[in-house]
Amino acid sequence: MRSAGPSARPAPALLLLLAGAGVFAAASPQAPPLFNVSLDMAPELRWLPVLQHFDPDFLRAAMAHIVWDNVPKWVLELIRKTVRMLELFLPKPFIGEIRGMCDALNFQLADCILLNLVYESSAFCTSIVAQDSRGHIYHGRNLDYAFGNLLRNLTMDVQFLKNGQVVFTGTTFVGYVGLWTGQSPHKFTVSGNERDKGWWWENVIAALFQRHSLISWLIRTTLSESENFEAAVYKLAKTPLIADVYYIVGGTTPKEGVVITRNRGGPADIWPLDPLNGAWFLVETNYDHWKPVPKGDDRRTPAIKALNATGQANLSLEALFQVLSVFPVYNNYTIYTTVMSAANPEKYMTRIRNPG
Ligand SMILES: *[C@@H]1O[C@H](CO)[C@@H](O)[C@H](O)[C@H]1NC(C)=O
Ligand SMILES: *[C@@H]1O[C@H](CO)[C@@H](O)[C@H](O)[C@H]1NC(C)=O
Ligand SMILES: *[C@@H]1O[C@H](CO)[C@@H](O)[C@H](O)[C@H]1NC(C)=O
Ligand SMILES: *[C@@H]1O[C@H](CO)[C@@H](O)[C@H](O)[C@H]1NC(C)=O
Ligand SMILES: CC(=O)N[C@H]1CO[C@H](CO)[C@@H](O)[C@@H]1O
Repeated sequence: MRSAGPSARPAPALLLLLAGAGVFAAASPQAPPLFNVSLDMAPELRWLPVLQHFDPDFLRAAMAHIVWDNVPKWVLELIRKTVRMLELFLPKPFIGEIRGMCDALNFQLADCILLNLVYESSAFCTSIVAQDSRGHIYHGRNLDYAFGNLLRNLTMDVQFLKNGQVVFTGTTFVGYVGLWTGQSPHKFTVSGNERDKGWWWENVIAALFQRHSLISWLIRTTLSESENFEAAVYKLAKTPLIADVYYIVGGTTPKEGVVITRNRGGPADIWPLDPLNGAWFLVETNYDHWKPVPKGDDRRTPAIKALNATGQANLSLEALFQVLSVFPVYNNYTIYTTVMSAANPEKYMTRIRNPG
């Protein structure tokens, strides 16, 4: 887990502050809260009912810690200087949603935009897509990240509604309008894992000004717009991004499972399930699948061993959750685990891990 490091832990002063506020008084519940967000409401207004469930002081403390301790000063200043311009050309629903929440909380817009950028940088994850012996597709993911003590408390499942119907579901953090994990019911599921190439902020800022998409915004747009698995894979593979990433996609019928290795400009590699030739699962962590993993961070081999031990015939969402609970696939940085299957959308399940 390259997210580890001294700066990954909340400063003692903040811990005291939060403990004083009673935030850590109780253990986190296992299941995150579930909220509805209506896409029929104006972007500026649609998240406000969700915000009411959270303590503004806690959100302010989280923002201070996550953004100000993480973003290089020059980036902070650049975004603050160019915020009016960014506001004009960042895509519609997203910037409106960020502005609406930001105004409600009395935060600076530049800081809220940065909050939405900062998680793009270091999500260290394991995603698995697999097919059982009867041809059912399952998809699971662990999201590993620093700031667990804050983010566990900000994690939520969200159902996005149009005309009172759930059009897609996702898991995210309060204030963060993109999705790293989501499901379009009866169509497909998507998760994203970071693919690190270094020089992060320089590349991201340049790409942002070329109007490339945020990684998590493309997941949400795809969930919202793509009609089926194939269309989703095409969109996720081709749309220009601000950074490299792995997109893992599951469908509803046999063989619909793929890992897309993305460069900013387009696909570097497309790796499909091939169950007829024994490849009934794909495991993606944070390394190109055709290369060996570094010895210091091998979550791939333990996941493969656990899947082999499970056996294709015994695969289920519960079994996949167990695989995602094997050390070090599951580790101290794991914030949540989601298991899902687009053909059975009601089975979408997220659990907060390492609850305090
Ligand atoms: C969310 O919306 C769905 C569909 O309209 C409804 O059935 C459900 O009760 C709502 N859930 C919450 C938590 O408001
Ligand atoms: C998993 O099983 C496959 C097929 O039997 C085998 O080739 C592979 O070495 C196994 N991998 C691990 C890590 O056990
Ligand atoms: C699958 O489960 C059955 C019992 O339901 C068990 O007999 C079998 O050994 C399991 N297969 C594997 C590969 O573990
Ligand atoms: C995980 O956290 C526990 C409890 O804080 C600690 O004892 C353990 O050493 C940690 N494990 C790793 C691998 O860092
Ligand atoms: C802001 C927020 O949602 N805080 C919650 C963090 O978790 C504790 C324990 O579950 C809750 O009591 C707080 O409301």
